[in-house]
Amino acid sequence: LACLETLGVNSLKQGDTFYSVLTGNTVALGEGDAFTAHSPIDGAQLSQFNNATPAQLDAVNAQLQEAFKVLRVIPAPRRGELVRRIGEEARKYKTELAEVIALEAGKIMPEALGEVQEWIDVCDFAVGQSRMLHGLSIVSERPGHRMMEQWHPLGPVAVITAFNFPMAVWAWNAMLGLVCGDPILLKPSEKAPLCALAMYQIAQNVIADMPDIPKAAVSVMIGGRDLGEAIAASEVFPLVSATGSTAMGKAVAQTVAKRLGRSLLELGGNNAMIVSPTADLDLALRAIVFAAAGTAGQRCTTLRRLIAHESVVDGLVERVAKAYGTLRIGNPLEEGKLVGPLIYEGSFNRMQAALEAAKAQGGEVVFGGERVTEGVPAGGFYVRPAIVRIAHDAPIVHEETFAPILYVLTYSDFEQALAIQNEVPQGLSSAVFTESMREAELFMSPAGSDCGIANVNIGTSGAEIGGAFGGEKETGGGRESGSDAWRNYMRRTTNTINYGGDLPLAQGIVFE
Ligand code: UN1
Repeated sequence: LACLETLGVNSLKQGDTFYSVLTGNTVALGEGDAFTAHSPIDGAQLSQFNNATPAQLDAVNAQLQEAFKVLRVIPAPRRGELVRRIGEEARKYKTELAEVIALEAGKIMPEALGEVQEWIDVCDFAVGQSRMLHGLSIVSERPGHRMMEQWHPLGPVAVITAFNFPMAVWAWNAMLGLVCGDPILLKPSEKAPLCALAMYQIAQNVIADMPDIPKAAVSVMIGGRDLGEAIAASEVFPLVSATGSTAMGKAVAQTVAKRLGRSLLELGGNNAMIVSPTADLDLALRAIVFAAAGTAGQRCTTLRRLIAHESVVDGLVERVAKAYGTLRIGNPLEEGKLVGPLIYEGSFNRMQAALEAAKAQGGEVVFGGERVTEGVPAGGFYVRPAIVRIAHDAPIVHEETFAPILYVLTYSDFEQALAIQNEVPQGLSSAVFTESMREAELFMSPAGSDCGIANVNIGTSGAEIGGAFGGEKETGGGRESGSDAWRNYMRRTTNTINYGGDLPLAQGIVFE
């Protein structure tokens, strides 16, 4: 594959087997079971790896700890320079990087390019942040004293990612973590290991020209669940950032909590959009189609529940179904395609099971849901995005199925719509379409959406990197990427300095 050749990924192997342990200083094959990764486009084998084992983690951890000692005292703007150059390198190879995403994750090229753009954008953001890692200066209650806080590098950070945003989610964590002075160990999804190697290679190209930067600052280990568990349990990582299912996140969080480490979680979403009777329905329609069917329904932020007012619901469903009928489904590498494949057969089976459950729970599939086999590469699992009319409290509606199923729910008054929006266990993204200032403000107010993301007149997906990304409840509570998410990757010290000649105690205590 030309993109892997250009990116230098093809040299990261021995025989036909790619390395699973890469720390810049050393590369090694995994010592565990062999596995192959396949393209969702046509099921063809893309790569072959051996799982890295928990035993191999020890050697990597030693390198990460050494790297931390060096990185933490390199001035932050110099670490920003590292990230600036990584961003330049990603710009240079944007197309090739997007091709690797398309091959492994099955994204259409415009979306794959958009994902690389998120990486580039977060580099720019992090470079600026590298000169703004500042704390407060605080007045002291004691004469001749002052107080301040400093933010210091935290330590090696482990980043566990999912297949659906194999580059952007690592970049949010790694680009900020690096300017904060933390070496980053990535454990990618085993469905997208070549993306991890491509990012590693881009970063190592840059580090090769910056001899002061420890190479292990950007490291990768490719392995299975046992490796993830060993990482979560390891004291070496004061922070474990994990993106994926709620079940995975709960397991990671419990293991990390046992040693009182920190976890940064971005887990399931069950994102809803309320469409009010005042809404601009043309805008709403476009937002619904991109958010619900885009990326074949495989974003954490995918629109899964449409909560439409009873006066507009029938017309809206008709228009969404009509738009769905025009979606060009097929090989994501072909120009003009809008919906690529599901990641693998298991996702297809889960989608079919969810549709069966919906029917059993009184739902009606009004459009799509079936496998598409005409005009698409054989061996891939392509589906027509589904629209299901169903009651808001049917149990299946409260589950996240990682596939393009849009549940359409109906409401009569706005308070009820808000209650429906908030009644699921997940709390990632949400949106309202309304021209009513009162509804919009209420939706964003403390009595409104309980999600981490609450949008007005735009869809639930496609967030910009400048905002804090993440959500509440079963979504895990983490915030990544923009705003002040950098603080996750640092530790705060509070310093009290006595420049007087006396030793007054706080709270006026006399101790003599
Ligand atoms: C994810 O699906 O895990 O907001 C991340 C979005 C993208 C990121 C999604 N910027 O849809």
